[in-house]
Amino acid sequence: ALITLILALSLGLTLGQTKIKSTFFSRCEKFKEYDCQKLWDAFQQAYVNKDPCKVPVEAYDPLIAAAPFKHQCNKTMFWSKTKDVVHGLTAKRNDCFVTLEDTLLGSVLDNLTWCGKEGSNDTFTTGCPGWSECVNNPVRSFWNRSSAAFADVACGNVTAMLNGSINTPFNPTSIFASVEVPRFIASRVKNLNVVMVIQKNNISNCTDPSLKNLRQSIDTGITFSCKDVSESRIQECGSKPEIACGACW
Ligand code: C8R
Repeated sequence: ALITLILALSLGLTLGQTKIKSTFFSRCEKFKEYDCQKLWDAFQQAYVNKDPCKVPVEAYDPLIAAAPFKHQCNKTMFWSKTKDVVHGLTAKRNDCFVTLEDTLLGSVLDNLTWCGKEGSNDTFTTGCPGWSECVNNPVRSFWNRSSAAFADVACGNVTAMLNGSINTPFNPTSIFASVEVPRFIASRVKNLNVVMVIQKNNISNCTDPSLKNLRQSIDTGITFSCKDVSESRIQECGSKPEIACGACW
């Protein structure tokens, strides 16, 4: 019985590891100009053989350096609690908007969970710390690090989609508020255009007090705007390529 258990556990581990590695490679290979093996090695060194609660954001510096983000002036799209709406749009309108998930690193690691363990060179996909279990966990540190790098290259007209169906659309604890917004500097970012996604049962909009905090926290010199836009209007922009990017809402 013990042998069976050991076999089952090691098979489970091998499968989990094979699966994340193959997902990483198959997603990576869609981006032709990168060496996926080199990126996988840079990715692994961030967390392998480490306590999964002791992976700081800097652990991903070599990975970011190996796949730097390109400037996408006037197309950068940020979001907070609107992931599905945003990606529903960018999947069809990458001529207008680019999110972190449309870049190599963001797309390769989207919706994945991973961690290492002290004394092992393996990648685990189960039993990893949850988002809030400890701050320095491998997944959270990755999104913090890559979001910072993505915000660093934003320029020109920048858009952010926030959620009008929650109490605090601009939440200080979000990555958008705590990592990205503080990195917008007026010499690069000209306008921050917030699109407030309005669904049938919305409870907030551009008049929400949290938006005043956003307006006040951005660098002076960056022009701020906020527009309430229905979810259906955003979907329409996605389904009609003839709508000009600037006329989506
Ligand atoms: N960003 C952050 N988190 C991301 C992400 C991303 O691009 N992509 C994924 N899959 N995730 P939220 P937020 C996962 O609370 O905190 C960038 C992470 O596992 O709705 O404000 C992006 O550029 C994490 O648990 O939003 C965007 O502008 C949640 O999604 C902000 O940061 C975070 O989703 C969004 O971060």
